[in-house]
Amino acid sequence: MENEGVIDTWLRKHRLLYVGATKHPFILSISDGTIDISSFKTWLGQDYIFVRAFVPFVASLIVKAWKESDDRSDMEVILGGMAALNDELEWFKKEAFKWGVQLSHPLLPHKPNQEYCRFLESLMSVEANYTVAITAFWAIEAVYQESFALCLGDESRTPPELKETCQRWGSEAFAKYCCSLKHIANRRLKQASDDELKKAEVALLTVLEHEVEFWNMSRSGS
Ligand code: HMH
Repeated sequence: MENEGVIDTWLRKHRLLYVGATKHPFILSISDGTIDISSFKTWLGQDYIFVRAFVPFVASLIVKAWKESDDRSDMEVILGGMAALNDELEWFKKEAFKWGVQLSHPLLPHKPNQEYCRFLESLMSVEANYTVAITAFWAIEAVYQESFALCLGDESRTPPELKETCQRWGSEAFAKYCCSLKHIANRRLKQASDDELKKAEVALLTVLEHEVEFWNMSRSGS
């Protein structure tokens, strides 16, 4: 256990919530092929809104890494994530067109999405701590990575038309990127004050709760 990072310690401590976010009924319904396509369309439109809010959050992390990080490679890892988001927004538009989902008016964020975006905004402020924000960033990416990787497993029955979506976040490349983020977060947490540690753990739990609510919203369509 000596070499275990802070994050794995927290994941063990909060196992149930983590499993709740990464093996949610919405994801299970993709992987067993029973998904209701209207749920998928709700998710698609809402996630496009979320990713648009995610871009300035990642931009704020680049600023924090540039100002505060003791390791130059942090900024490069985060910049790589930012570049992928550029691609991702285009992918959302293409995918929405394919499914006949309208991304312009009158697409509005549902309440759980609004609340999640508000949380992101709180982490974007200049006062928000880098260690806390990078921990949240890792968690946000890791939930999607683990969730969608499940839909690509040998036993999954993911509908072929949803495979590309699962590949976006479930790929080996995305897993590697999440690993780099986890590395950064663990390195910062190792040197963090008690106050920072407490805040980072709360941020991790808050992300997991928002992720569960986001899946719930997609599933119920509201
Ligand atoms: C809600 N969480 C949500 N949307 C995403 N696109 C990600 C995480 C991963 O980027």
